[in-house]
Amino acid sequence: MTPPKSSLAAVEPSADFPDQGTMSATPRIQHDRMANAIRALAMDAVEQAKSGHPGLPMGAADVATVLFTRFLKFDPADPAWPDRDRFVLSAGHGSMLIYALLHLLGYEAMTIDEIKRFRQLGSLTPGHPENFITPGVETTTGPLGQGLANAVGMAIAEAHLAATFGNDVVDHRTYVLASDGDLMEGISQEAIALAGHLKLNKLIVLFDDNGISIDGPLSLADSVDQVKRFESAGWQASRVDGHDPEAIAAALEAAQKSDRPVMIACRTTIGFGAPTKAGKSSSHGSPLGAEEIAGARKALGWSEAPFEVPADVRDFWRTAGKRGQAKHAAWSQRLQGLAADKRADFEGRIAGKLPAALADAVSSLKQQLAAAPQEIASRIASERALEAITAAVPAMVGGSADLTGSNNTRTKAMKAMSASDYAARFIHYGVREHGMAAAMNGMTLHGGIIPYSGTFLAFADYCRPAIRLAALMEQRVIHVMTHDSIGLGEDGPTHQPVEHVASLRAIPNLLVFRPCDAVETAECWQLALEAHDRPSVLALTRQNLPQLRREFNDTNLCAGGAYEIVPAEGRAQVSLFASGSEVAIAVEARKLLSERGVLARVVSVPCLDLLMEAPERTRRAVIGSAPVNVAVEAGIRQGWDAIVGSDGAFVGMTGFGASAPVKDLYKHFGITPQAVADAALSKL
Ligand SMILES: Cc1ncc(C[n+]2csc(CCOP(=O)(O)OP(=O)(O)O)c2C)c(N)n1
Repeated sequence: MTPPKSSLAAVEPSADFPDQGTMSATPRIQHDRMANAIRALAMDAVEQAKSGHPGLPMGAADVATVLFTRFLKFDPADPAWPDRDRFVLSAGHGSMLIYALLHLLGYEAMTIDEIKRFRQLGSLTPGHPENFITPGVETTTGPLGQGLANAVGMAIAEAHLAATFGNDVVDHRTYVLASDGDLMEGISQEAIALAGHLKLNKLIVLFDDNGISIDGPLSLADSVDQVKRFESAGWQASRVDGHDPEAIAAALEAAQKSDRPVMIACRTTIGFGAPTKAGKSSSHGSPLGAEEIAGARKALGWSEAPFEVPADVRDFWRTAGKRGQAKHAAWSQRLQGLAADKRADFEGRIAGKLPAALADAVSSLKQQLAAAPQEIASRIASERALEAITAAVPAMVGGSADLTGSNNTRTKAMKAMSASDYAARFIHYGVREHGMAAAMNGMTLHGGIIPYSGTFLAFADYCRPAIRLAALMEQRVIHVMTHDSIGLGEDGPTHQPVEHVASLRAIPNLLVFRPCDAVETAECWQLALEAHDRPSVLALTRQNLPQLRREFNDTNLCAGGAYEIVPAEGRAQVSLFASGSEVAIAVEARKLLSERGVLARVVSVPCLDLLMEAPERTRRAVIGSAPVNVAVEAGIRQGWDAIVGSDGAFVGMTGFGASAPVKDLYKHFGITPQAVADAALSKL
């Protein structure tokens, strides 16, 4: 590793920085000093925090400098400008790279004090980038592979919105910096295959090809030829020297003209400049130490004190930060030039607003259901709700991971998205649940789209890391997960969720809905859409359910998470709580108890999370004060104690299901009206 020759002499900002897209070389000395500013800030911040990852920012500094000073379209004065290029640091451990860039480019919030407070409580510089903390950070990364898959969703969103609103207002690229770790994760295969299939040519991945991960050289665990791998997925792929600014620029220039997504493998040296640790895993994830930093400063020709950036270098960066201003102003003009209704539509979409037509659609659907009750599976009820709701909410883009006919997520009007039709609103994600869930996060982060998906509930585990991040990032994504219990029958225990509902309820800020009939399904869809800052899962049945809500009520009864669906005929001796398909069982059990002279009420619990969040008084009122509480759900007990108490009874599953017709299974596992009534009687 030979560090680039550098000069301490101040270099005047020369030809300034050209508008993005036009090629103009930055003098090498100037480039080096700019890249070294990133390296120095990364070393210093990690050293001060006594933790963090200096290796990636030091290695990728040249790539990032070329990208941000010559290609990326952005405006630090407005980090949320809808037509900015997106930059995703998929290797989130290298967070100091983006923090240094934001600081140097002039993002107001990213002061040098924030850099000094790297990894401290309440700072804008958390250990891994968090989009909800730091203006200019597009997504939350750290779990490797997620950022790359988010970027695929962002590129889908761009293509869809450009096809819908026109290139005058939507015309930007999505750039990703991905590491070896990102590309080793399985999710990366799902993401690149989908992007290649959809020919997302405005997606450009810069692979930080340093051949090092935590355990040591990559050769310990991996021998994939990434260029061939991407090419086989339909990408344009090439290799460059990641420390040669002109080679990087030439590759990025070529990428602008590609008709396919582009991967540029940039050969870099991790910890570039560090005298003994460069090129080694020892520079990956811990402070370099005072001696090593002194050696790196010498090698890089950087004599500034910690956290100091010389005026000329700061000027170069600030000038680069202003490159996007003119483009931004021109874009604003074009937006003003749109027809008033189209502009209002675009702005409403970007702001995530729901059209007033949604409430009307739900209301008229509920009226229809009251007039003609339906005994249908909740997945079918969901399809009917979607017919009305997706017509009212054009931002909704649906999909399924190859289970479209089972999940019922595609409405009659929806066309399949393809490389020749990005305006279409249904995505065949293929058998790629994890990639689907992460791409959906990218779509909602991009803005303008409310994504919803489809798969079997048992495969929620395949999506879980992305769902968890959606919850952390406070993003509205909606997962339709059907076949939600042993009620799916013959496919057996591999496909029968048992612990899934409880384990999803364990994720903070995620709403898990399990509606009991067609009316609740419509109401839960409305609540999921109205939950602007959180993801939802709709757990839906394969099997038919009676319609328990027969009278029209315009109020969304599911909004509180639970409500009394059948009252007791007097002072209740028993409260029966149930969700989804088991509410009908509880209603039958109530009749059996009544025959025995025991008065019971039934509480439907379509969303336990909302009930738990309700003010204590409301919650107490719904839970009631009957001497005996029984909960019934065709899943595990976990979570229900909060409602029925540890003394309450629970009727549900204690182990895996079995392969058999649904009726036999409910009987076999003792989830029947009689079992519920007996559980209540045994406690009286
Ligand atoms: C899903 C996931 N697994 C494990 C980790 C822990 N981890 C952080 S970085 C890393 C690998 C480092 O190698 P690379 O991605 O090449 O980054 P570099 O060493 O080049 O900085 C690992 C295993 C993680 N962040 N996410």
